[in-house]
Amino acid sequence: KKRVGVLISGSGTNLQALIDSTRDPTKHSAAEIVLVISNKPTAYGLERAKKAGIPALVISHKDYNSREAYDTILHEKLVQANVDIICLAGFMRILSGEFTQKWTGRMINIHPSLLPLFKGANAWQQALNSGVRVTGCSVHFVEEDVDAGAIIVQETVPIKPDDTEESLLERIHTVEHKAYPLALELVASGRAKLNEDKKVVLC
Ligand code: 3YE
Repeated sequence: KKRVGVLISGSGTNLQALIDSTRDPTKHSAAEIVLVISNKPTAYGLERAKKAGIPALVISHKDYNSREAYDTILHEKLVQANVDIICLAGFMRILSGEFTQKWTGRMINIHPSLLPLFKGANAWQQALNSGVRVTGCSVHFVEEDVDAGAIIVQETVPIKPDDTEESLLERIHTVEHKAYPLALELVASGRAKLNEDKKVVLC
C-alpha cells in the first residue's frame, strides 16, 4: 500500500473521512495513513489520529524562523516515516516552492470551491457573495502556485436561495468527504497521475 501523511490545522473532518475510507475492508484501499502532522497543538484532528492509533506530531510553525526552516523539518518527518503521498486536509499553510517541488505529483489538497473559481481563503463565502448557483469542492495536485495545481476530482453542490455561509459550508463538507477519499484512491492506485506538462492523466 502507498503510505500517506496527512497535514492538518483544525478539526480534521476530512482526515476522518480518509481514515474511514482507507480502513474500510470492503474498499480494498491502495492507501494507508501512517502519519498525521498538525501545525497547531490544539487541532482536534490530533485526537482523531490518536483514537485511530495513527502516529501524530505537532510541528508548530511558531518554533521556526522561516517558512523554509519549517518546511525542511516537515519534509524530514515525512521522509523518516517513508511517506509516499501527502494529503493536505484543512492545513492552513502555504508551502514553499522547494517543498512543493520535492513532492510534485505526490501531494494533494482539497479546496472548497470549483477551481479555478474562488481561490484563497473562505472560498464558499466568495461563491455565496458572487451569486453563482452551483459551487462544490476540488481535489488538486499541489504546486507552488496556490490552488492552481491540476484537478483530480470535483464535486458540485447547489447554492440555495436561503443559504447562509454555514449551511453552504456544511453542504460542501458533505461532498468533500466523498471527493477526497475518491481522489486519494485514484492517486494511490496509479489511476490518476500528473504528467510532464502538469496535466492529470486518468486511466
Ligand atoms: N501551498 C502551495 N500551493 C498550494 N498550501 C495549501 C494549498 C497549497 C499550499 O496549492 N504552495 C492561508 C493559507 C492558505 C495563509 O496565508 N496561511 C498563512 C498562515 C496562517 C496561519 O498559520 O494561521 C501562511 O503564512 O501560510 C493548503 C491551503 C492553504 C490555505
